[in-house]
Amino acid sequence: MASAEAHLEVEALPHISDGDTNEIRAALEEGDLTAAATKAQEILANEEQIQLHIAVTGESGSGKSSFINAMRGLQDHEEGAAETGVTETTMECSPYPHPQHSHVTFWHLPGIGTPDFRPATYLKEVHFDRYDFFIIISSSRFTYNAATLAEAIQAQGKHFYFVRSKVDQDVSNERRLYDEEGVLKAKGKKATETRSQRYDEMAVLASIRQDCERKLARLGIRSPQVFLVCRDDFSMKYDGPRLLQTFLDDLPSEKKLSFLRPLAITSREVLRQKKKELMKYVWLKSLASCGASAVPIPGLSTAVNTAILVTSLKEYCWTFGLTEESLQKLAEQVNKPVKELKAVIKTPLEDEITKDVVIKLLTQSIGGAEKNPPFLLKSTLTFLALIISPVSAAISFPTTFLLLKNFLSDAADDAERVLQKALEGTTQKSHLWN
Ligand SMILES: Nc1nc2c(ncn2[C@@H]2O[C@H](COP(=O)(O)OP(=O)(O)O)[C@@H](O)[C@H]2O)c(=O)[nH]1
Ligand SMILES: [Mg+2]
Repeated sequence: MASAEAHLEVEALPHISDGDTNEIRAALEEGDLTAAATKAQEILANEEQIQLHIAVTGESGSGKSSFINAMRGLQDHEEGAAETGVTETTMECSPYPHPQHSHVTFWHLPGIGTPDFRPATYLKEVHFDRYDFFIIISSSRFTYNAATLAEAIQAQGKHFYFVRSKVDQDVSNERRLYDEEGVLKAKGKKATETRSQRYDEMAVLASIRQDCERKLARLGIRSPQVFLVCRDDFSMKYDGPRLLQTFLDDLPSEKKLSFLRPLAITSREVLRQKKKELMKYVWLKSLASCGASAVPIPGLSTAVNTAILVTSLKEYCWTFGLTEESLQKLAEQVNKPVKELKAVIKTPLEDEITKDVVIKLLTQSIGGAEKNPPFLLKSTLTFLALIISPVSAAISFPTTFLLLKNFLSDAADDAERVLQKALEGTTQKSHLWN
């Protein structure tokens, strides 16, 4: 069993400016919990406003609109989806905010296929400064225009990613050359360096990847990296999961949570990252809930702002897909009754979280908080250590801290069980859980 101290530890802290840190510290040193909590609320509100703008470029017909729809979890025919299969005629940039999380916007940039294409002019016209990073899509080999654009983006200090779309077509074209047993069909046709006698999908993918990377290297890109994707099951198949992970690794720490929030949980890694980022904010939320508008809870030796806690628990459920709507959608995707998925969930769903649920959870946490008084909140993080002594006067902080931390962990465990259940008996399982 974990030690008492471990229960109250946080793994890391969110990105907070020195100014904000000093303000909270000063307020706590003066014993002004209200001022510290107000500042915590302000930091949290600002975090929710962080915008992420992702530019998607490439030649006309390369799959930009389809990629944007896939990233937004929409089918091409669904309302609000980017129109696919249309010829681009203008230099317009079209914004596509995420349907449930409008702070993340994907931008469909104009095509880069024209002969008079000039990277510097193009980047100026599409408002280069607006974007956090660029995705350059091609459905075949990357062209000179794509390579020069990438160089111009890099020269101006931003990340770009080469994405090779429509890989499903390549795979099915190649598969057609083999019989049902996976043996090369054509009589007398010999296996070559890129085509083996027995069908091997990994080898097919590696060959496409290498071909694209070689071509880009010849066009002057140093150590190019190409991600193979297909619009269907984008985040689960081919290089989709690796691409999402790479975006995440490259994003500055203050933007990671904004990117992660709307991301569908398609792997244990996404789940782990969501939990990790949310965990960083637990202490700020606890502090915020003990502030000015905290009211005593009848029958409990604590005063908290239950509205903040209700919102936080709902946010955890929503981020982990523990809502009626998400579960319904997942059930349809994997063709299983939603009841089966719900059966493995132990925490309340987003729609069920009310003030009463929070009070019940507070009652459970209070025992733990009393056994683990705040001075036990040992952390190597000096900043957190600083807030302990003034807050130790109140039981509220450790109580809400425990409540949020435990609920977050439980919701993450539920999400893992749901995903496991959803994938039970499907072929995607081995791919996802490696
Ligand atoms: N099979 C397959 N077709 C795709 C994929 N991505 C796009 N397409 C098709 O390619 C065509 C052009 O795609 P679109 O997204 O409109 O490209 P855009 O002009 O770059 O925005 C459309 O008919 C899409 O349905 C994919 O991953 N697989
Ligand atoms: Mg388009």
